[in-house]
Amino acid sequence: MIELYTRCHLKDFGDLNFTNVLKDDPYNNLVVYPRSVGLANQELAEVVSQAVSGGYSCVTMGGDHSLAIGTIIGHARHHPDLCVIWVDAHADINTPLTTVSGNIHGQPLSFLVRELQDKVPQLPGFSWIKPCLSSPSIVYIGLRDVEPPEHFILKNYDIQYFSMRDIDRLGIQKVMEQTFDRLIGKRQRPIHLSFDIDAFDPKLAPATGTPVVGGLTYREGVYITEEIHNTGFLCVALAVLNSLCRPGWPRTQKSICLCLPSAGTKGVRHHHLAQLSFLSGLLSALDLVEVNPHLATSEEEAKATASLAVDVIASSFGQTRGGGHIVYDHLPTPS
Ligand code: B3U
Ligand code: MN
Ligand code: MN
Repeated sequence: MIELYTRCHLKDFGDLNFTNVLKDDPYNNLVVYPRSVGLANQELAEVVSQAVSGGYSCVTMGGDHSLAIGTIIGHARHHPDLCVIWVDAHADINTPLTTVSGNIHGQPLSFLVRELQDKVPQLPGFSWIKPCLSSPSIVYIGLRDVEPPEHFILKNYDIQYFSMRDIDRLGIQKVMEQTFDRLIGKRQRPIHLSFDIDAFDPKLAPATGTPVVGGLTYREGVYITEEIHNTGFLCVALAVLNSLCRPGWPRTQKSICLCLPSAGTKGVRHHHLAQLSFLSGLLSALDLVEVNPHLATSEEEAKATASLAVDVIASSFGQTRGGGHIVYDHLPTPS
């Protein structure tokens, strides 16, 4: 379906299998599965970095949002100037010292943001991690469940965010304009989109671990990805016209690697890597996370959540509601 609607060629990389570290005691009696999550992300970073350095873009499907540690580090190895658009009900920026749940999926950004590192202890299994993001390079969209220490971080570390209240106030179009002004207004940079399906309203995406009422509508969610896709056109057009692009960026040939989760597992597991070649611009990597069909209470719920995830990916790579993504160049004439 994604191939059909985006004219992308999808190549399957096969499954990624991770080993759960057997004796994996919580850090501080609280933060769970640090070694398993650390090792899985180390392996994931390697694969993502290979895909991206081959001139490709990378889609990772999960699974627990802690996978963004690996995807962003892997992506940044080849594109150190990347920026991040984090679409989520949650800020996922607790540190191991502020977390209440102990879940690493509530903390991934804390390991990545350089400015925060004097506040972040090293977890077992995390020694390979090098923070690769500056705080002004992140924009959040869709927040509505932010804990006090996370709010402190957003306010004091110059991180831009658009909560659901901001979307109500400004409208999604202004939100996207301001997002791009902030991230790519002065210079074009590769975009890493980390899209948590729980950003959507739970009525639309029920099959997820931590649903929060009052989320994005279908139209708001798809508008976000359509706009991110559209950033590419100017970039690619300029590159073709002027041959101004630096080697490797922007590119016309990219690939997508897809990882599907084994839902309901502790820590991180991803299956199924795939590669995709296509024409696009600034979107250089996409995580589509927290889709968990095992948490659906009916088959309809599982299908609705999965098909929403497909629409998010397809519209990120060119499927449009206005049509025109499929070539149709003549009308049948009556004989
Ligand atoms: N902020 C809470 C809740 C949460 C974050 N991300 C998810 N849930 N999915 C935490 O666990 O840190
Ligand atoms: Mn998340
Ligand atoms: Mn979330």
